[in-house]
Amino acid sequence: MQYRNPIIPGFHPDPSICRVGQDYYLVTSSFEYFPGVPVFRSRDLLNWKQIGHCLTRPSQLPLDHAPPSGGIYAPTIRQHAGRFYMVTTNVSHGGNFFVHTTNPAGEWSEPIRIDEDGIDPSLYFDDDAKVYFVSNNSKSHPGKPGAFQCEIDIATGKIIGPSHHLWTGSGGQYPEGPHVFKKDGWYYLLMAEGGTEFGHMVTIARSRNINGPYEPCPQNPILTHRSINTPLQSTGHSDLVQDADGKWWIVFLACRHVGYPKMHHIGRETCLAPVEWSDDGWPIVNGGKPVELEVQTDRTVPAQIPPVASRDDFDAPTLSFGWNVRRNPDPTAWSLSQRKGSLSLRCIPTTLNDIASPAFVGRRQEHLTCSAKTHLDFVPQAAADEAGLTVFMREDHRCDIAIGHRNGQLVAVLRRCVGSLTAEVAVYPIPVGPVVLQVRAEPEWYHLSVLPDGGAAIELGKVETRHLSTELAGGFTGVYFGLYATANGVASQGVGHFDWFDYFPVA
Ligand code: 6LW
Repeated sequence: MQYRNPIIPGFHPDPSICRVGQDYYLVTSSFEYFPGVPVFRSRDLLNWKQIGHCLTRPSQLPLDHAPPSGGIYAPTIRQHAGRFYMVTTNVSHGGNFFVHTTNPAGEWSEPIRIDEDGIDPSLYFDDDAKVYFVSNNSKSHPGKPGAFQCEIDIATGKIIGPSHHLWTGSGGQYPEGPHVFKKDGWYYLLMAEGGTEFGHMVTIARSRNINGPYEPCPQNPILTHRSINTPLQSTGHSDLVQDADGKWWIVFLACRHVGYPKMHHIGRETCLAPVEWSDDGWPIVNGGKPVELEVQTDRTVPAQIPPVASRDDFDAPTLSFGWNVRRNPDPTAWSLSQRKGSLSLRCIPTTLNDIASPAFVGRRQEHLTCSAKTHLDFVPQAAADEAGLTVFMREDHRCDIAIGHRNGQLVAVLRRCVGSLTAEVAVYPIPVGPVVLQVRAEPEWYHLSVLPDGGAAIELGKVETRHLSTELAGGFTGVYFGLYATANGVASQGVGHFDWFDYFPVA
């Protein structure tokens, strides 16, 4: 049988998974986006539904001035004695912490800090009721790389034992993403190495004793696509789960690159592969073969529901889970009640260039080929007011379709930002009245159009997707389609009313 990767497409990196009865729960990194750490649930490992976020309150997720790709790094989700735990690092504000809940679709606790260094923390609940915290650096061994583990009091987060260096990894750069688990009397330590780019890999070591010494798997790395020409690249940062039938699976991140040299723009995506165990107790990922987009397996797998077009009419009193803002929400920036059935974004002084909280509400581009459309009703009030649709990787790598005034004339502008270069590459006069804004994405190009109400599409221009790629822009996130408004530094009464937003996935 076969299934298709990625199982959670678009910017969903650093997956961590746990199973509770029939249900699987999965979380991914969220960096400077809010709410933080999306939570997904599945019954079958292949069809996932977002059920909420772990971090929904600024008190849990301070992001003031967090730079692009600051904020929340790789999370781990675990369940123990009826309670779910999510442990992660806010690299911009406060370091390592965990939150907990009995209902992962509901609210999670306030953060409980853990006074230990490193990123990519994980929790391990041992059979003897001891709880361990593992990360990739330790205050007690500054600068020494590898996995470090200490016992903590899970009620308070207090460290109650020495920090043990478990393993440096197999020699790759950036040993990170450690997860400890137990199977057949062995403690296993799963790691990521090589960096999250093309040299990424998954390695593993084991010990009879939780504090080590850990012996490396002779077959390391157990998963890597370095230096091979497969559609999925950069495979690494993983977590393991055993299904209800006792079979094992690995979730990991991978990228779909386009062009040459290979570049990727829609982020690091969550993928899945089957795992068998060798007679001498080491995991074999996907039969030892690279993981393709279509995975052939002798396991019985359920049908995957193909992606479907979606419309958000903004009729609900709250934004659906797919939407994010940048950094902590500015309550003056947007409203779902100012005009019923619309998302109203106000022309606040903050712009999309600022390391702040602009009037921006966006969703991930999850397919290399797709399109998005929105209906905007906007009457600029101040000379510099604008509202529109942005294809956004980060502040200085994006393209905007902006509706605004130029010399008293309403215009649609195509603005491109590529690093320190910013240009308005099209300024097209349009009649006063609502417009539809459209982005059509192909693997290597974005086509950006405006449709004056009831009229035909006018293509303002096209933009190379690689100008928004991680390889050019840097960082760890992926492209969003964002609705926005701004008065470009001044105060204004202008408001853009977005009546609906359509997303059409193709592949
Ligand atoms: C994450 C690290 C990584 O913390 O990228 O791919 C970092 N692996 O483990 C940011 O996602």
